[in-house]
Amino acid sequence: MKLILAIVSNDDASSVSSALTKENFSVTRLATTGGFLRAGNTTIIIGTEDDNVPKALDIIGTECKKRTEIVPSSASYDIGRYASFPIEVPVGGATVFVVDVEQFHKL
Ligand code: 2BA
Repeated sequence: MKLILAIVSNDDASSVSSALTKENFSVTRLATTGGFLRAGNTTIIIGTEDDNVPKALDIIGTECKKRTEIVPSSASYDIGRYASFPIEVPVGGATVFVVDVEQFHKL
């Protein structure tokens, strides 16, 4: 048995956990915080048989595809005056650890 720990953006957390649940994976979601950006993200825990790991990774990869989004930004161009312009920022992606499970109990 394996434990998959997938750190995903909060924006992708619902769709990835729904897609995993639909395929009969048991999923736990934890609200977590990245150490570098100190921004909220979501860690999804999945306990599953070894054979199912590729399928889970496939679903996570599909739902958390790296992409860019246009967000509004502003920059000062004169004293006291600001211009607002859209910028492209990278979003999505997943950081995934797959670890061996020594024992699994439901007590
Ligand atoms: P990613 O590498 O895609 O990592 C996204 C989030 O995944 C991280 O959030 C962290 O919560 C988790 N994570 C990634 N690698 C991990 C690991 N080896 N162990 C445990 N958790 C891990 P943040 O820490 O807020 O990082 C956000 C993004 O900032 C990272 O995206 C990376 O592009 C960049 N970054 C992180 N640490 C960096 C550093 N020391 N120097 C430069 N850039 C860094």
